[in-house]
Amino acid sequence: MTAPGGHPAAGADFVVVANRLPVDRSVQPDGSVVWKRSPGGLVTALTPTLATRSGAWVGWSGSASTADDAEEHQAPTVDGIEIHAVPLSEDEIAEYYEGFSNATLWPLYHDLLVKPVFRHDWWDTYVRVNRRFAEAASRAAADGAMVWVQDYQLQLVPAMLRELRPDLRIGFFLHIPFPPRELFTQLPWRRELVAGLLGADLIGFHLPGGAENFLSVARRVLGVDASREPVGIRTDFGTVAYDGRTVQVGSFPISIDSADVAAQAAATADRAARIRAELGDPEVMLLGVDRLDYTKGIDVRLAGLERLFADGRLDPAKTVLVQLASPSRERVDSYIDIRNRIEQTVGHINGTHGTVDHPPIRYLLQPVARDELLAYFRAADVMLVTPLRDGMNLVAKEYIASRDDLGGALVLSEFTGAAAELVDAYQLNPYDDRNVDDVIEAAVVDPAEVRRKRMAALHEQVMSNDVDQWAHSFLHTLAGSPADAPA
Ligand code: GDG
Repeated sequence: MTAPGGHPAAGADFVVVANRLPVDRSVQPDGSVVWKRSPGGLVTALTPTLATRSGAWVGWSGSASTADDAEEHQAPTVDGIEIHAVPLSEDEIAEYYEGFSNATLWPLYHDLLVKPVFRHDWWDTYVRVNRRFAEAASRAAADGAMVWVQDYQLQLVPAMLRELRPDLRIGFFLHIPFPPRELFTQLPWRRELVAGLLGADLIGFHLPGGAENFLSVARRVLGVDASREPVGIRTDFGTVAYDGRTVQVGSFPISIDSADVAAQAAATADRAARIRAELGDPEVMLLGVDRLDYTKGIDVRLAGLERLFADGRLDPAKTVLVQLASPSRERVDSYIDIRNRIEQTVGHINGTHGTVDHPPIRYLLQPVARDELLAYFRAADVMLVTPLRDGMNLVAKEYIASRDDLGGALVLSEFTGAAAELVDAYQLNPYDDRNVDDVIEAAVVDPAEVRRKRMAALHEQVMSNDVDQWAHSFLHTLAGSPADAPA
């Protein structure tokens, strides 16, 4: 219950606010509602903290709400985490999620790979939905609690929440790139978004470059005093003096539950061998695993492979590329376009370079079970991760963690956040077709010792930097960030 002053009588000490809940809601044949954990990196990383500190999670269930079921969405507890579902109507999903989040912000923050759509009605819905998330967080949080807001869908929540609950310690983490000032300032609502983020005590990005872009934007857009002076325990930090407070800005590269991925993948060896047999025991098995998104560069790797076949540098009779694509944002126009382009190219390559019993590209447009995915990682000779822009890219880290046999090779775009840490990968510039071809070919034909040495260094890197450290490092910094004080 919320007291008149806005403070709950009880509540959680640690609250995560994210677009999606870590649970799926399903209605049983008898009409009862059941919530089941949906495994994901973020929830795995935060589960210990959520459990030890009386944790709550505020988010959307993933399906449209009607006025009737709003009541059922109230606070069940799943595995010790209090769940606060934020209802969204069909129209809100279209305007806040598919519209402003994924047709405005997503392309703007990913280098304008497609043209962002700027619509004032979508913005109004984004503001309204962000306020609903902030109000839900305010109801969930205990006095003085720590609240961690996640990602681009919720950039206004920090300031809205601070206004409701100045007693809270608020962190924000952006999972996608933060664009250069010249791009960000196209946004008609640039001031509001920057002010929204500056409601936090700590704003985190994957890379120092994101933090620098944000500091530059804050300086320009709000005219605030943003410095890159090192403060606190890290040297790659900046601070912004805003509204009588000091906001810390820094970089925290996310990772995966490395030990868990390694252990689970090691158990899939039999399935991995069967996968290769089912593919006709190709000499070379290449693999791509992505949400079907225009940022991921699925088209880049297909074009590279087609050139390598056409030039006789790879033999299509002895090569298979398995491309696993999970459907994503299927009602957004640019996602329909990229899907059509990819499917046309796959058909073209198989039609031109395949035989009836051996099409070189095997393409699935369906989500694959986790175990099966790890077996594919274990089976592949070369993993192709070729985004045009990507905040981090966890698939690259999962592939490496799953190769404790030190087999395989990783081809990795320089335009992923992961490239900063995974320096021993076969890195390429996805905008340079000759480089794409040369690097893919090298990853295939390099001597086994060279590939193995690179994989050993990568494996070491990923095993010793996991998602637990990421969460600890962010939350430790947030807990120690300067208290509200005149700047
Ligand atoms: C955003 C940023 C950043 C994919 N297909 C299947 C499946 N997956 C899993 C992967 C991986 C996750 O989904 C995808 O994570 P990524 O990091 O690769 O990409 P985004 O979804 O774009 O994530 C990104 C991330 O946030 C975290 O901050 O790294 O840059 O864009 O875990 O394994 N899992 C299963 N079946 C599939 O078919 N089970």
